Amino acid sequence: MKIDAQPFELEFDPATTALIIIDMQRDFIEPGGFGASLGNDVSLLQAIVPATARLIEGCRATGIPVIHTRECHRPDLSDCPPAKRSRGNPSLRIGDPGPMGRVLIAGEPGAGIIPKLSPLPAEKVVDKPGKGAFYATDLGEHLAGLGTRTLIFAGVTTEVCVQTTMREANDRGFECLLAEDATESYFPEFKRAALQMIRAQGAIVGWTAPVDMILDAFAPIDA
Ligand code: C5J
Repeated sequence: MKIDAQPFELEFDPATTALIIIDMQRDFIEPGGFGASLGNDVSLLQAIVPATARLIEGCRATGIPVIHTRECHRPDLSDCPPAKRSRGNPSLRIGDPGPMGRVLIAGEPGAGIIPKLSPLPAEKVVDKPGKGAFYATDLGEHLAGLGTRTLIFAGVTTEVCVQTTMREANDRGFECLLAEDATESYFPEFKRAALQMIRAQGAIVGWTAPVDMILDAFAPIDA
């Protein structure tokens, strides 16, 4: 199959493609969560939920595996580098009691994926301590087991966990496509710049395309 992506056409085989939804967690997206407590406008991130849901449904219907990630840490913080926890001067730190339980701790309500994008029981959920989903996880082994060659990405935030994971994936030899309207940042100018960086220099990190274009590629008119 082909998709008229940017910066040029991307050819992919749905049989060797997987969708990775990055960190669509309550603490980043819902009002009253960790992201909001840092002063971010979470409505920007909420706006991508319908397009992300359509992308997930389209992939499920096409038989493309859907993988979900959550940025979170063990309750004893043994996988949270002190440098990550102490960086800056936030009113709430990772592991502190927050509006939705302990901030970014596995199993706490805020670390969960928003109900509208809930993983199906059979879908892989990767808990990751870093920004990139390959670091200190079994994602690489899981994708090798699936025989995946192309990765479609969605989720938040574009310039942090999404872009980091795309770069990790690109270095591991995957073709990476980012769904433009199923990713968002608290800073719109960072999203714009991240999309440009990904596509620059002949898709140096990967491709981008809107959700509808991706879904159309799954269901060609003459199919
Ligand atoms: C993610 C972050 N998921 N911005 N985390 O991008 O800290």
